[in-house]
Amino acid sequence: MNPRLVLVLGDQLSPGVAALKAADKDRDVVVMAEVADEAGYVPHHPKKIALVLAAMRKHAERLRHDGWHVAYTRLDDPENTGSIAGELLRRAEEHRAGEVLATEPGEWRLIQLLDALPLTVRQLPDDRFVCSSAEFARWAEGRKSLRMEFFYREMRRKTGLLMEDGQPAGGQWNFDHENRKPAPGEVAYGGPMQFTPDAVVEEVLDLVEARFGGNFGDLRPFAFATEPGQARRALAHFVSGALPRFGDYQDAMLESSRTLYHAVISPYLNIGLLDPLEVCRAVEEAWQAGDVPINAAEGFIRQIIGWREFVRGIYMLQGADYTASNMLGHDRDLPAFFWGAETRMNCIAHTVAQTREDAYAHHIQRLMVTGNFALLAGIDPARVHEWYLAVYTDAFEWVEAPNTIGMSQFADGGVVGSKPYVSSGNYISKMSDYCRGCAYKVKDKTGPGACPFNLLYWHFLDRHRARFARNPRMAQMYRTWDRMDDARRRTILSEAGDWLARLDAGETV
Ligand code: FAD
Ligand code: DLZ
Ligand code: SF4
Repeated sequence: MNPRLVLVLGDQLSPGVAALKAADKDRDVVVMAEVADEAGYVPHHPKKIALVLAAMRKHAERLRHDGWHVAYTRLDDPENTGSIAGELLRRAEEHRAGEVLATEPGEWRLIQLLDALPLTVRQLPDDRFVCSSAEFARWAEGRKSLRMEFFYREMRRKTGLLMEDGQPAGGQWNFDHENRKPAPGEVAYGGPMQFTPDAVVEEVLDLVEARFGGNFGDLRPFAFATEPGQARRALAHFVSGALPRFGDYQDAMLESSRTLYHAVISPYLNIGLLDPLEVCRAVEEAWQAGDVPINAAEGFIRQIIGWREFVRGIYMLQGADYTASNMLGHDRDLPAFFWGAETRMNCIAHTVAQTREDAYAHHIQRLMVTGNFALLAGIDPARVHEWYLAVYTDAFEWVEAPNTIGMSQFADGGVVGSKPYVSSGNYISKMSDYCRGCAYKVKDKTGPGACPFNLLYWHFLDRHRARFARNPRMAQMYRTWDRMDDARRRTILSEAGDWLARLDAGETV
């Protein structure tokens, strides 16, 4: 019998991924390939490329050790065709294979590419999620709007996580009212576990430096986990050191602590070094042992079996055109300061600098600093999407696009969220210490030093009045706007327009 090819992509590094489960060790050939197309569909942060390639190399070695025949192509292999399709065709000829077993990729681009191959390709559902795409579609069917909270309750029931006799532990599904405290004075946690690069990682770092050193982002120091054992240690370190305070300070931002009490495990979850249920069980156990309060355990588990599963369901349900959504008709270019050019806005400068150095920013930095700015300023959501897909180590389209196009830019017209996440500088001032070191004054609503978020906030509401004024969750904002006297409203809009004109002219703003 001819062998079949078993495709394992760079974010499918789980030992029991669907294609491997369906394959036969004695007959089939695992295909893994480092290819220019995957490294180049957006200008990925060098840390992201290094993480994926180093973890792929180590995974291939584990598979070989387990008895699999692995045909592995390195990026600098002279026979490398440069694409997943090219590598599958080359390996098919080499091994006289006519059939490919694949785990469905997390990006429509690759799903379609596999469908178009002149080989028989079986794309098997990726069962590393609590909710399959088919189950999500059944849940979504007939609902007027899809809301994460109701989906999340189903996932709690399904997994039994934090459930007691069929009821939510602690008597409530959601403890968010206890979370969202402003930035603490200091952070009693040293941050995520760091790993010294071993020989495999060092070799990859040299390769990435040579090939992608010009991309936005610092390659070194590189301290990510690149194998499951390390990722599990990173998880245990977070659970014991940070999880108890995770809920309280989930939305806070501090110049002196980039990660506060966040886990920084999304890269590991998304490439398959950690399993989502394994993570949630570890959190539940810490709560059962009395080490972690319910608001932290529930808040964390909600991010994983709620948000993470929900956005994946939305991405698969919405189809390949989702990333082109632009319901608000925004068309401004992405400002150069997203790629590190100078800006006077301290919150943006800090978040972008951290992104450049760490390939990480936490949720509120992504949503309420860079995302909020892009939305208020009317930046083309496709450009915003490309940026987020490029700059974070955890960025894979199934999770990045619904967060960016949907939650952050409202470009899907309200599929992910019921209202746009917009705020004036006041929110950033309350939740962070960024405003203290800023050239703008957050208290100034107009005038030469006025915080641009203050001006652009009203500009956004005013220009999208027809769409949002009747949204009950936004009515209060419009009432406040309408109560201002005419002259003040005109001043705000004209100063916002001037500020945007300076931005468009390439001035340092
Ligand atoms: P923690 O705050 O410690 O949360 C724990 C885990 O919950 C995360 O590791 C993650 O797996 C999950 N999680 C939390 N929020 C979300 C969410 N909204 N969607 C999906 N999972 C979530 N997350 C990605 O994994 N990849 C992305 O490319 C990505 N792009 C984003 C783009 C924008 C504009 C926004 C607003 C959010 C994005 N997120 C993305 C969600 C979230 O910001 C990250 O998951 C989180 O910051 C990862 O850091 P952490 O592990 O420290 O998370
Ligand atoms: C992100 C990435 C990069 C940088 N390089 C590779 C690669 O060389 N080979 C590979 O199989 N996968 C890579 N990936 C991950 C894929 O882009 C990812 O599987 C798809 O975007 C689907 O989520
Ligand atoms: Fe950001 Fe405005 Fe605060 Fe400056 S004053 S840090 S621009 S919110």
